[in-house]
Amino acid sequence: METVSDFRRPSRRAVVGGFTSLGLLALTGTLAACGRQNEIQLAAAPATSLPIPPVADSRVEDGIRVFELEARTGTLDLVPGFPTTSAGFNGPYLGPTLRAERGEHVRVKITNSLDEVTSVHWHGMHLPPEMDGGPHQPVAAGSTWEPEWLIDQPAATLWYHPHPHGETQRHVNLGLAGMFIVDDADAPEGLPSDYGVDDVPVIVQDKMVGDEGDFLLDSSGNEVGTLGKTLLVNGVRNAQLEVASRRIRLRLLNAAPARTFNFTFADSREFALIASDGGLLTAPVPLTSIRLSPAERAEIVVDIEPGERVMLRSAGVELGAVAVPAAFGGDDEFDVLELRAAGELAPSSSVPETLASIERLREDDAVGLREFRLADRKINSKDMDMGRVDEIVRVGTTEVWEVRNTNPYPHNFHVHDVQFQVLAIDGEEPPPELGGWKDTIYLEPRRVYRIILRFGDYTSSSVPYMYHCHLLLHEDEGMMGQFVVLEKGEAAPLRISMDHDH
Ligand SMILES: [Cu+2]
Repeated sequence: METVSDFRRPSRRAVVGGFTSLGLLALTGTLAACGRQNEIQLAAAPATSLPIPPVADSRVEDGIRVFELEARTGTLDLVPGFPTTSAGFNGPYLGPTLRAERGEHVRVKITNSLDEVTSVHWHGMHLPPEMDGGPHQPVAAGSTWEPEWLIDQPAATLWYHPHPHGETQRHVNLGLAGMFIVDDADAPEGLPSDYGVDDVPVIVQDKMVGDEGDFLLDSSGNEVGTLGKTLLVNGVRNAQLEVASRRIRLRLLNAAPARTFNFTFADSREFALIASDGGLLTAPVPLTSIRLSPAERAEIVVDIEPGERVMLRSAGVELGAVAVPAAFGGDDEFDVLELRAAGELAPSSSVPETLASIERLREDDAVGLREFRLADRKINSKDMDMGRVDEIVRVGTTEVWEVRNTNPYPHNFHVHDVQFQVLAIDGEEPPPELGGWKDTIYLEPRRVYRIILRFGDYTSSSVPYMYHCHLLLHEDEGMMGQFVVLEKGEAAPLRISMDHDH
């Protein structure tokens, strides 16, 4: 049996703890003590074929594509004899891939079979605020919610996850998350697009697994939240993927609560970045690594040689001017997904030189500048207040937002409803990997991120959209604000009524 350890940390930081009752378990190697957490280092796992989340069934009713999702609990088998309590959509962990085409109307019938309130947010989706699935659209235990909207954005790898205020980290950590792939007839020919074969969802999460099998959340006071030693890809450890063609497209999603990954191949080979959060870039960007903070996505295409094996890894990550990089996972390394090529590979088209046309939003068109300072668990010195309107935006306008992280540890910034463009970082042009549509951006400490956003289509004076840090501990602890999009001249609400919450 071939085994690969899924976690490496420089030995100076390894802590060898004593076995207690765990000695009875089939655990080997280091049992790294983690204070009160009792996180365990699992024994190396046998190589496991990467599970591919199924494409969700749908039916078309009166011109609307209808999906069904049921949030439910389940168990996983990670620690022998100790089932891990988990949750998922339509299964014990994660959820099916929703897939719809630009121009389609979709409806998702969501049944909450958990014993507590949750919600389902469509991360990266442009849609009315009532359908957004944020904290103002709770789904009570035992009830059903049926949001409906028009898919009107370019092809992209989006995702869905709960967003109940204060509980998002716990719900996502249990496994409530899935991909939502938007297709678009304008996408170019020639990209690998055989789902699960040469176009593969890769949902990456680190987990703290406790000595009784359960997923833990770090309560030790680590500023960024939960950084686990166990890596799951599409819900399994030590994942491998059989490759049968010369090129493969990986849709990378960082669905971790706190960790920023730095994806790279073991042999440092070049790959083509073809898409960021909101869709295809104008042209492929050759890279040897890509940093993704929680909730960010990247689509990459990599060339494969017949018969080879190559490991997609997460290497040590440059977090910027953080105080103690090692404390925030900067030194941690993981094996993520081993690609195992067949002896003979089917030919693949080369990656098109032009992928998409992206209209550049122009600073000259912007009507306003807003500043957002992220510090501790606040944005602009304010804790999240579900009733407060923090920002008022007028529909049809373009705005520039200046966002900065004033802490010496990681934050990121996610805006609902819109995809934005990065104008500048500290006054400099952003790197090419940040040249396309984004909905979430990592914030290195003490740098100024200047982004430009255009707010179209949807208005509501009673239901806001969110902006927040997507490190889920921070979000849950209040690092979130609310904006409403109003018609020109429409009066702003003094408070957001909670009457629509039930
Ligand atoms: Cu944060």
